[in-house]
Amino acid sequence: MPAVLWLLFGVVMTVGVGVSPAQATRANHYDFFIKETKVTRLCHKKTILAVNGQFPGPTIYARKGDVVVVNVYNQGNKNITVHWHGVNQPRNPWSDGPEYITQCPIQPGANLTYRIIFSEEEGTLWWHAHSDFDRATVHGAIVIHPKRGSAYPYPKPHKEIPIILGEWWNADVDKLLKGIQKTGGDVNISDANTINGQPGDLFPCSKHGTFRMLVEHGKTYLLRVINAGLANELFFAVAGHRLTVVGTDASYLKPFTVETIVISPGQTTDVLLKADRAAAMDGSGNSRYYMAARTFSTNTVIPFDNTTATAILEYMDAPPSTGWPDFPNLPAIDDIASATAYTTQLRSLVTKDHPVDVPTHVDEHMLVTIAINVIPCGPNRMCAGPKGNRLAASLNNVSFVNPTVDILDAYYHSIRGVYEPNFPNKPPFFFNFTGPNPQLEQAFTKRGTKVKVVKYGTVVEVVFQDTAILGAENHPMHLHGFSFYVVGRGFGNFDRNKDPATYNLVDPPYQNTVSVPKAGWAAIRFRAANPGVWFMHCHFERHMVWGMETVFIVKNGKTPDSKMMRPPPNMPKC
Ligand SMILES: *[C@@H]1O[C@H](CO)[C@@H](O)[C@H](O)[C@H]1NC(C)=O
Ligand SMILES: *[C@@H]1O[C@H](CO)[C@@H](O)[C@H](O)[C@H]1NC(C)=O
Ligand SMILES: *[C@@H]1O[C@H](CO)[C@@H](O)[C@H](O)[C@H]1NC(C)=O
Ligand SMILES: *[C@@H]1O[C@H](CO)[C@@H](O)[C@H](O)[C@H]1NC(C)=O
Ligand SMILES: *[C@@H]1O[C@H](CO)[C@@H](O)[C@H](O)[C@H]1NC(C)=O
Ligand SMILES: *[C@@H]1O[C@H](CO)[C@@H](O)[C@H](O)[C@H]1NC(C)=O
Ligand SMILES: [Cu+2]
Repeated sequence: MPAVLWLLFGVVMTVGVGVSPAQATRANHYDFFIKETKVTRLCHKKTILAVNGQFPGPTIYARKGDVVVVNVYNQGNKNITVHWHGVNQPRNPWSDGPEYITQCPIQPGANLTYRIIFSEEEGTLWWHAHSDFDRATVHGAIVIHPKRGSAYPYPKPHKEIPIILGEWWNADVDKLLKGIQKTGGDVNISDANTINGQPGDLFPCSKHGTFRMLVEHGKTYLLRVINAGLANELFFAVAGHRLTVVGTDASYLKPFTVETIVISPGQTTDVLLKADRAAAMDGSGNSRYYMAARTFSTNTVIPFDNTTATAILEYMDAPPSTGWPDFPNLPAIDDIASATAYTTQLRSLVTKDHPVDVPTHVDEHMLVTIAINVIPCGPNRMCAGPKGNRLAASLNNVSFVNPTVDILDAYYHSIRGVYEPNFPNKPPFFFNFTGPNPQLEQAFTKRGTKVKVVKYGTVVEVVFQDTAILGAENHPMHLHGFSFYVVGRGFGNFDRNKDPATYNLVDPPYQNTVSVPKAGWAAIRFRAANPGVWFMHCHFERHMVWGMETVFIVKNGKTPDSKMMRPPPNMPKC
C-alpha cells in the first residue's frame, strides 16, 4: 500500500494514549450508559450494544484497595448485567453481576449502582456484560495501580496501553444466540479477531481504524493485554520485539521474556515492551511493526476463526519507512507444545510486598470433569447437534440450568426450589476420560441447578479434568469471588496418587481463569474466605450457554467481617 496514504491515515487514526499512574487519579465514580450504537467493521454497518458509545468501552482506573462505584443505565432494548471480572468483591456478591446467579437483569430503562470493592488485586482486570452474548461488545479494561506511595515491582514504564483482544461478528450476536437456542446446534465462528475493537488493515475497510501505538525509541511500555473474546484462545506477539511478562490476572509474576504470549478468554497478561529497534532509528529497517493476535485452537476438527488481527507499533521519532510493517512469527494455530511451554513459565513473583499464601492442606477435594454433551431433541424441535440431538455441556455430568430467580436472592431469603445444594465432588463414574471414542451414551448429560455449598474458610482443591466426550479441547475455567493458585497442570487422566507430587506449592501463578489442557487436567486451590454466591464457568461463551458451570455458595463465618454484606437498595427484581 502506498506509504503516503499510510502516513496520511496515520494522522487521523486512533492513537494509543497511555495513562501513567500519576494521571490516573480520577474520582472513583463512573456512569455507564449502555445503548445501541452504530459501528462499521469489515465493511458491515451494524448496531451493537456498547457503553457510552465506545467499543471497547471505557477503562476503569483504581488503586489497590479502592472502592469504585459504577452506575449502569440500561438505555438499550434488552436485559443486561455487568460483571467486574477478577475482582473478588469481598463479602459483596451483590455487585458481582452474572445474570440469574447474583442478580436479576437490569431491564431496559432501569439502572443499577454497582459497588466494586478492590482488595488484593493489582494489575489488569476487565469488566464485561454477563448476560446472553452481550459481552462481545460490552466490555472494557480495569487498571489497578499500586497504592499511593508504593511502586510496581518492575521499572516504571513510560506509558501503559490496554490491548483488548476480542472477536467481531458481522451478524448480530443476539441472533447468534437465539439461533443456537432454537436449533441446538453450534455457534457460527466470528468473522475476525480484533485488537482494541479493530481487525486491522489486513481486512477490507479496516485501514482507518487500525489501532496504532506510537512509541519513542529507548522507552519501555506496559501492555495490558486482555482476552475479551468469546471463543478463541489467542497467540499474541509484536514483530521485532520481545515481551517481558510481569503479571497475570492482577497478580505479579516472576518476569520472563518471550516472543509470543498465549492468552485465554477471561485472562489478562501484563507485558513490558522495550522500544529498542535501532534499525528503526537509522532508517535502515522498518519503523513500523505489526502486533498480531491469532487463534490458538486445540480442537481444529470444529470450525474456528482462522484470521489474524493486527495493530501497528510505530516509532514516532524515526524516519518513516515505506514498506509494509514487519510481521511477527506466530506459532501454528494448533501448537499445543508452544502454549504449554509458555504456561509452564508462569510463576508468582513472591516478595515481601507480594507474598503468596498457598494452602498446603486441603479440606475439600473436588474432581470436576468437563464435557461437551448432548441432550435429547424432544418433540417438535429442530435439533442440529450431533446425531439429531441438541448440544449441551456439563461439569461432573450436570449441565447447569439457569434459574429464573437469582441464586443469591434465593439463598439470602431462603427461597426454596430455586437450586439444589448437591453439586457432586466427583463424576458419577470413572472411565478413561481422555481415551479415544467414548460411548455415545456417555455423551448424554443430566441437567439441573446444582450448587456446591462450603463452610467459610474451607480450603478447596478443584481438579478440572477434561474429557474426550464429543471432542477434547482446552477450557478456560473462571471462578468468581476468588483468585486461585494453579498448583498443577498435566495431560491425560489425573492420578491422585502420583500427580500431587508434581504440584508447585512454592510459587504457583495466582489467577482467576485457568486454561484446562485438552485431554488433561488442572488443579487449583483457594481458601473459601469470601462469603457469598460465586459462579464458576467455562469462559468460552457457548460452553457456558450450554451449561458448563456451577456455583459455589460460601456460608457466613462467625465474625461480623466474615459475613455477607446486606443487599444494597434497588437490586433489580425478576
Ligand atoms: C435509577 O433507578 C431508580 C430505581 O431503582 C430510580 O429511582 C432512579 O430514578 C433511576 N435513576 C435514573 C437517573 O434513571
Ligand atoms: C450462520 O452461518 C450459516 C452458514 O453460513 C448461515 O446460513 C446463518 O445465517 C448464520 N447464522 C447467523 C445467526 O448469522
Ligand atoms: C488458516 O488460513 C491460512 C491462510 O490464511 C491457511 O494457510 C491455513 O491452512 C488455514 N488453517 C486452517 C487450519 O484452516
Ligand atoms: C486412556 O486412553 C489413552 C489414549 O488412547 C491411552 O493412551 C491411555 O493409556 C488410556 N489410559 C488408561 C488408564 O487406559
Ligand atoms: C451422564 O448422565 C446421563 C443421564 O443420566 C447418562 O446417560 C450418562 O451415561 C452419564 N455420563 C457420564 C459420563 O457420567
Ligand atoms: C428480562 O428480565 C425479566 C426479569 O427477570 C424477565 O422476566 C424477562 O423475561 C426478561 N426478558 C427477556 C427477553 O429475557
Ligand atoms: Cu469450555
